[in-house]
Amino acid sequence: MRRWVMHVDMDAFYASVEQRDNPEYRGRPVIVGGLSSRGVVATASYEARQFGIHSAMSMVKAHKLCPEGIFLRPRIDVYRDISDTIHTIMSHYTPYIEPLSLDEAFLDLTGLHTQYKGPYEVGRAIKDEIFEATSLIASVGIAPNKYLAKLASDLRKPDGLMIIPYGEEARTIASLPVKRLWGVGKRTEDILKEAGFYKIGQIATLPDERSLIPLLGSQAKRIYLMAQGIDDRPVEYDRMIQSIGNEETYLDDMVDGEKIDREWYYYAHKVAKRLREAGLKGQTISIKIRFNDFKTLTRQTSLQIPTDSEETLYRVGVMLYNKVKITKPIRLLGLSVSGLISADEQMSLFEEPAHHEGLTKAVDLLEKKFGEGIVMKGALWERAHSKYRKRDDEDGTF
Ligand code: DCP
Ligand code: MG
Repeated sequence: MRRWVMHVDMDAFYASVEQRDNPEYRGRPVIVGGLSSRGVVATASYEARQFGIHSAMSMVKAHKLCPEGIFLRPRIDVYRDISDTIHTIMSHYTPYIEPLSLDEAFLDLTGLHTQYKGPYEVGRAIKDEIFEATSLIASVGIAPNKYLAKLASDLRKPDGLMIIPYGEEARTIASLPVKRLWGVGKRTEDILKEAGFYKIGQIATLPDERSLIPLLGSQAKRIYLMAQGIDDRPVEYDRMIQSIGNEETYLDDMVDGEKIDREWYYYAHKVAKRLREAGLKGQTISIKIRFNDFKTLTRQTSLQIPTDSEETLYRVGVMLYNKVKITKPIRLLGLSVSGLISADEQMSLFEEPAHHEGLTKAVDLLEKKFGEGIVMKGALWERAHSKYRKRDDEDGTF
């Protein structure tokens, strides 16, 4: 299976947030950074960049270049909240995320795009969803590896969405200056130029890395491969957040009965859909119950075969629930799945009867097209129209 890596990077992040929250700053040069005489620029809006202002420049210099600029102190808490929102959006697509900073992350899309027309469509969907949720623009690069994905997100900035397809790696980067190679700083750039290497393609077409060794030492091989668009570094996702789940706190506490049964069906539907969107199946199913006195308990069980089926999640969720003695009204319910593996990996390891698969796929597609809730099976429809709505502020995932 072909590896696809995506790099997401917000455009002029801090400055864009300030322009979003203060419409009078839109279209104007905004510089965010330390406001003292020794302060430096954290970032500048694209309008301010036209004056030559960039990150890490002294504020004094930025003032000189653009006296009419709007100079602002960063509001890190606000940026952090937005960063969390973006991370949550990405995590609905895949758990394989390596965050690099507040506004930047790598995602491993391998296998995921089977749900979409291709990896480009996954990028489009994530970019659109980020804009819908935050009114901010992300640039997205998709490529066979991390180096090219990051490069691709940068090459079309701002508002970029670029894919470097398989087979196009070396050709895409051949005419770029050598400083565009990952890890080539000013000093290495000078060394390469002095030896006559200006463009990446000049390095890529060498017969091997031997002539680079006197110039680059132990880095020669890595840079030679990079020049051909080769980079094997894995996306280093957090192995701890390997679960997908949903939970809700209810407006009115619930007592045992039919409504609770419907809730399990609802969670099973939600979680199964997220699993399928991420191209994952999970082996361990957990439920969480919080009573109105805040006593909380969890129950879990492992299946023999990993699943992404809502029917299975529903049946196991109810089975776990039925083993709990319910003595008090319920404040919160949740269901999650861990022990995740990619659905393709699962196919080669186990064989699962494909009950309902056609139906759930059709529902996913319709919901993608017309929005969640357009297609509901009986139990879900009733839930959506019942008075048991969640308390929005406490909605979350676990
Ligand atoms: N940042 C900072 N100091 C730096 C570089 C960046 O405080 N030397 C902060 C401000 C940026 C944010 O991190 O808004 C993200 O950094 P990026 O390098 O992604 O830069 P931007 O998002 O601002 O611009 P771009 O559109 O080039 O990504
Ligand atoms: Mg950025």
